[in-house]
Parts: sequence; C-alpha cells; structure tokens
Amino acid sequence: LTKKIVLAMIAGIGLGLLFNVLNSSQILGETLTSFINNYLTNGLFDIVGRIFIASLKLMVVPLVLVSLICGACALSEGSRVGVLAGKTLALYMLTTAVAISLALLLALVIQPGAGMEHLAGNAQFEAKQSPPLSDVLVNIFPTNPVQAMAEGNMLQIIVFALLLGYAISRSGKPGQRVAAFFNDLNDVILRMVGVLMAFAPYGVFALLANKIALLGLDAIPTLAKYFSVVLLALMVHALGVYPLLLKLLSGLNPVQLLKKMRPAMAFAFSTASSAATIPVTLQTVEKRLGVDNKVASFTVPLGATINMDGTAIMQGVATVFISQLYGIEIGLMGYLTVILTATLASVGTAGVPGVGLIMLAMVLGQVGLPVEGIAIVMGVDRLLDMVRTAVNITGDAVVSSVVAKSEGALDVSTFNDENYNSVVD
Ligand code: DAS
Repeated sequence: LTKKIVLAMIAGIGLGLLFNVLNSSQILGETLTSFINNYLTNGLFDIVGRIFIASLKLMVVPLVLVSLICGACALSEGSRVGVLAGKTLALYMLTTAVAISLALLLALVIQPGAGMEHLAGNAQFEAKQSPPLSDVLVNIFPTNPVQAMAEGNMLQIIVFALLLGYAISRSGKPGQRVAAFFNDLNDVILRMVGVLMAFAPYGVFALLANKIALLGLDAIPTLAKYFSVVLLALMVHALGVYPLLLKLLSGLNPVQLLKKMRPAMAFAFSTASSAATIPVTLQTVEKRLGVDNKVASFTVPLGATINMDGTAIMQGVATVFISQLYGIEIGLMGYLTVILTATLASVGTAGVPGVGLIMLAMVLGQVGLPVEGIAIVMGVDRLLDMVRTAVNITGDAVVSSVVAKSEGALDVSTFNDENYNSVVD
C-alpha cells in the first residue's frame, strides 16, 4: 500500500502542477482549459478528494474512542495514566518550544523580511478570536460524551475514554466482560480502517491533483525567502531535532522511524489535517514502530490535537518576517513571549480548524505586531500547511516512541524490523 500511496502522491502533484501551468498560461485555449477546470480539477478530483477526507474523518472518533478505552483498561494501575500523561505533555511542550526557537533563530539570521517593506502596504486581515485559556481548560471535560463524539471534540473524547477505561479496569468481572467487548470492537474498527485504506491511493491522487492545481503559485516568488525559511526550519526540525531527541531520549534509530512514517506523512501532506490522519498515524506507530496500544492510543490522538511543531515553526518565521516588514523590533523579551505564547497556544487552540493562522494571530497580538501581516503570508500558507502537518504528525510519532520506550511499552524488535508490517492488514 505504501508504494501505491507514494506513487499516487507523485502522480497527483505532477498532474496538479501541469493543470496549474496550463490554467495560468491558457496554452490549451479557453474551451479545453475550462473543461479541465470544471470537470476534473473542480469536478472529479474535488469530489473524490472530499470523499477520501470524509472516509478518514469517519473513522477518527470511533477509532480514538475504542482504542483509548482499550488502552486505558490495559494501563495496569491508574497512576500509570498520570505518569504517561505527564511525560507526554512535557515532551509535546518541549518539542514545540524547540521548534519555535529554531524558527526564530533561522529567521533572525536569514532576515526574510528585509527589503520587503513594500508588502506591508494596505494588507487587511480580520483575525478570529481564540477561546480564553480558562474556557479551554473547562471545555476539556465533556458534559455529554455523545455530543463530544458528534462534534469530534478530541480532548473531551480523550478524557471520557480515559475515565471509562479506568472505571472498567476497576470493575472486576463485569469490567472484564466490557473490556473484552471493546477489544473485539477495536479489531472490527481496525478492519473497517483497512477496508477504507484500499481507497487511499485514489483519494491521495485526486486530493493532491485538486489542491496543487488550485495553488496560487504566483505568490511564491514574491514570498520566496519567507517560504524557503519556513521549509528550511521544517526540514531541520524533522531531520535534525527529532532524530537527535529520539536518539538521546530512547536510543532508537531515527532513520527507521522516518522511513516507516512515510505513509502517515503522505496522508498528512495530502490532507493537511493531523486529525484526519490519526487512523494512519495510530496504525503506523503501533504496527511499524512497535508502540503498545496502551500508550499510542493516548499519545497519538492527543498529539494530533495539541502537538503542532510544524505550525509553531511557521509562526516563528512569520513573526520575524512581519516584524521586519513593518519595521517593528520586538526585542529579546518579545521573542521569549512568542516562544511561550506559541507553545501554550498549540494546546489552547486544540483541533480548531485553520488552527495555524488563529494561533499566529494570537502570537502577533501578544507582542504588538500588526495582525494584518497575516494577509501577506496567507498566499503561500496552503502549501506550507501541507508540509507542516506532515512534520506535526512525525513529532507525535517521535514522542509516542520515546514515552513508550521509557514505559517499557515499545517492542524494539518490531521497531528495528526491516521488513515493514503493512500500515493496515
Ligand atoms: N493543518 C494543521 C494540522 O492539522 C496544521 C496547521 O494548520 O498549521 O496539523
């Protein structure tokens, strides 16, 4: 399946670029160009792409709920949950803080905004307000689990599943019967994920052909420096910081992790949604990296919701870029505030759609930079969103592996096994 998906990715990007060029150059003439736009890009590919995303999102809530209930049951005593949550949260915050610091450093050295002051012009942007932190904390506790599932409120689903799993593990015989039911149900749901995965290559191809064909490529030359600094920071973080962290904290081989994570990265890149990619990230982390379900079922959904290192990197570079465009120096204290705000904001705006730009507005507002600057970087944000989402889920896999290893819940032979288990049976 991995080979088919990588092929589908390359074909989708290639065709998308071709359509993009044909569209902007009108080589094929009005009729053929509009046919391609209406019946392919915005027609067939758009429909297949949206069905693909829907099929992934369909599985997220049942999969996260059931696998986390099984995971919470399996955690021998309640205290393990506390330790597990503590380690996971600490590492997610650490990697985000490192990510944004790296981004700020690179942007300050490369100065992507220098000489671009003309862009500051009459940029307009109305930022959506993010919920106050107090609301976010209260909102983590569900008042109605069915409503939490209906809304796909991941943090509330996680809290409910942990509580239910803990209660099951403390309920003797009845609990054992209920645990057995959920374990069986988990197998069935994984089978459902497998069935839907057969559709994935077509979905990835259509999604990418549609997205790349509609990308505003003309915005890239103007923002080439900004665009490349973000990409550089994302690469340094994914290929430098993560391998270092994995090696130092768990002694595991980073190359193995990066190679085995390719299908999940492909899904994250195509969908630009960590949440939609959870079914693939969860399968990959458990079956290929050998992380036990009792850890992965907690760390992966939590990470998809609050751990967004790639997004923090965009925020770091965008902050420096915008401060240079408007000629506003925010100083060392300003940069420290940016690091703190972005690290906390990634938890505070858990799973909110378009979370990258909402968090950026929060960070800019915190250091007195004009939020209008977001209108300038938005032109290249869609493509950057795809890349940074792939980095986001890679960070989830790294932290899941480190935490599992520290809890003795990672099968090292599976992790090092060269012939990869399929992502799904
Ligand atoms: N697309 C978001 C995600 O799903 C990341 C972002 O918006 O920056 O991780």
